[in-house]
Amino acid sequence: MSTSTRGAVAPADRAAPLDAVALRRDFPILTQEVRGKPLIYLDNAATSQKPRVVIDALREYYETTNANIHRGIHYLSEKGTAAYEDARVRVARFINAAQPHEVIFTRGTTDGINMLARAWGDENIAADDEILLTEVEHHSNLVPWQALAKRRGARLRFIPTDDAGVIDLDTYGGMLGPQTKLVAVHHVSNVLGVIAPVAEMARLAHEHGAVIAVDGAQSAPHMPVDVQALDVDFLTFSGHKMAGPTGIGILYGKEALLDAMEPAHFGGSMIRMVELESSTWADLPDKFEGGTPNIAGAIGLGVAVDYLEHVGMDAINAHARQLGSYAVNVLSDMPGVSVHGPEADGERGGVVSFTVHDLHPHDVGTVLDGEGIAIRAGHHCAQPLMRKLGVHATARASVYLYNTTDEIDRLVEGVDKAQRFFGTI
Ligand code: 7TS
Repeated sequence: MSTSTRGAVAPADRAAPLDAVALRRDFPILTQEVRGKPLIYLDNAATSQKPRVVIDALREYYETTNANIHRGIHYLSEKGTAAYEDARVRVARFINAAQPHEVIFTRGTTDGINMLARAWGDENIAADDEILLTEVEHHSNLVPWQALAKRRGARLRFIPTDDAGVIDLDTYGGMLGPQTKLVAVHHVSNVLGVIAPVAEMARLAHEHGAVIAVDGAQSAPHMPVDVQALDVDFLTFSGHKMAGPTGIGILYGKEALLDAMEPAHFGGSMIRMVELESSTWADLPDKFEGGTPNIAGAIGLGVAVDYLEHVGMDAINAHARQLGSYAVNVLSDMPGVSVHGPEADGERGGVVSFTVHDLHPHDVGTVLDGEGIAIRAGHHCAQPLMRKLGVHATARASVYLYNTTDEIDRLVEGVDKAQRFFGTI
């Protein structure tokens, strides 16, 4: 894939379609039956399934390489260190970071945002400064900023969106001012599937001297994300949502910002020199990776991004958009079903939240589970958004590269079955 085509969102029609039926065979878990029915996994926004190459890489690492890294003067340690650093290079290429050391391994999106709130926030946010967010944020991109604002006496302000989660850019532009120090925003909503205009938001933030931190938990897995083209200052995402292992994620930051930051975790591996009363810090990226990292997880994530690039991020993006739009259309056509978020073919990805009138989303989820269909029901760690939408919870189907339109049709049949079972239609 050439880096020049890796804009924020590739036009869906440019990519060759992917063959989801063939790709499914790469995912061993998908061959099983659940409750006597073939598994239909539509809970990918929570976590994705893992291809065999990733599972094999984890096993191979423990069978052939396991040792602590960056310290041992022995063969296995050097081999492990090389594989870990190679994974960093692969992730840097995947998001088009200018330098591999701008890629910090974390435990996941939540960990990355918390690191940022401590390491960048405590140094750069002062009393009466403003942090701009939206009501659409996952709790992981809200609660750490609430805690920071409380520590520093700063203010949180919320950029208005409509009920589909579409950001009003004019209002956003008007909210930016000398007091704005940070814009912390989702790239793709985990509830509404809506894609935020982060390139434009970054441009406007920078015009006012503010920093922009993007929560890429739902974008990095599904669309080409080019941190240089978007010109975002920070980007966080999770390996487990993008065919990689759990317990590994990424905090990307521009070199100058990371260099100026204090570490977030103190201990082994992140120091240059330790005296009894004080210490100095290692260079990037080690400064932010205190303690023994998730070595196997990082290597597994490196294999996962290779796998995704091999399939093609443009194709994955087009597939998610096509299936997401298909799901919006067929669910909206059902009596008593309301779909939240942008319309089909709008600025949306493959996350589709819906409510079924007179049915609790958990009841819908339970009936679907009986059909072997995995969705998520609940508030999706977005309680303020639920309040804005006027619901307690939604049902949510979210797709990945191995899902098919046939599976969406089965979802519709399952929802219909739930409505009949509870006598609401
Ligand atoms: N931000 C967004 C937009 C998310 O969707 C999630 C996880 C996170 C942050 C946190 O990621 P983590 O890997 O650190 O947990 N979202 C979901 C979800 O929608 N259902 O389960 C987890």
